[in-house]
Amino acid sequence: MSITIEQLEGPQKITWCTGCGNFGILAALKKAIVSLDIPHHQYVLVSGIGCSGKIPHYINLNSFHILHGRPIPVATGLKMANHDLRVIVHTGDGDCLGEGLGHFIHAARRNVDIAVFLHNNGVNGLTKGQFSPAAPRGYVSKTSPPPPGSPMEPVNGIAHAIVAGATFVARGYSGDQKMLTELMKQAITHRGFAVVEILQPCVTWNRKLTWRYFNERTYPLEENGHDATSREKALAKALENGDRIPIGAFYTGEAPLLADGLSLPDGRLRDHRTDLARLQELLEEKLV
Ligand SMILES: Cc1ncc(C[n+]2csc(CCOP(=O)(O)OP(=O)(O)O)c2C)c(N)n1
Ligand code: SF4
Ligand SMILES: [Mg+2]
Repeated sequence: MSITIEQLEGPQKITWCTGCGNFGILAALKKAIVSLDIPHHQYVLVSGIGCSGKIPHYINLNSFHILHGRPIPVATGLKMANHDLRVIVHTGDGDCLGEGLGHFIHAARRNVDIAVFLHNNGVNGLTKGQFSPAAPRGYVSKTSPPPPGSPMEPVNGIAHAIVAGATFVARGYSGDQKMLTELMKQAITHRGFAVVEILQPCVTWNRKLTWRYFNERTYPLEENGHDATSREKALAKALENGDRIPIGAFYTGEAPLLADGLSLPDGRLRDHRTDLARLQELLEEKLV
């Protein structure tokens, strides 16, 4: 039975700033879930620390809100223990591309069957606007004062995901609900590691990456007849560094899952029964 919007109503009062791009991400997530025919109990959300990480408080789904930079390892464990779960990660650009970058790349390489929704606002929003690993070169903040502002190139999450081996890689925009909802649906139902980077204005701290900035620059990838089955073409698009920002599916492909290579002889970890008597014997052997 499909889920209704009312069933997804979250338990807590939303504390995001008025006008924040996170509202559009939450709305699109709800729309995606309502339109998919997946039972409520199969979803699990995992998030790190950040404004983005608060999303599990605002939607009624099984959730983990865990350490900064660490949602992907927790999501990997959940999926490996119970392959029936639909595991969705919500992570900030600081969370995913800073402290969590190693986890992101290895999960892509392993093709863990989870969906990662990367809220990219170019700042550490929750901790009051320090420049993040995704901030553009020259970006001015309290921790990157002028001159020169941020003295380095941003981490390119899309390019990293493609090179590392993610099998669905897309970019959405909080201000384009229709496309974002569709990309989220594709990511949730994709078999393999799916990433949707989501452009998201932080109206309080980021005065560069505004609604107007994104509205004027984003364009759908399909407009130019992009071939999303080619990793080479996807990477070329990801490395585009002009004034226009492509949104849509960069790459979609297939590869063996981590779970395929790590199957337990007697099925899923969830169903695995530990022989406690044997475990005790082993412990005693070691202790003697
Ligand atoms: C292990 C650890 N490192 C650092 C912090 C401090 N911290 C909390 S949130 C955050 C950054 C949040 O930025 P981002 O992930 O982009 O999320 P946003 O608030 O922008 O959505 C940092 C550095 C922490 N809580 N724990
Ligand atoms: S600080 Fe920025 S990212 Fe956080 S809720 Fe406010 S507008 Fe949104
Ligand atoms: Mg951020």
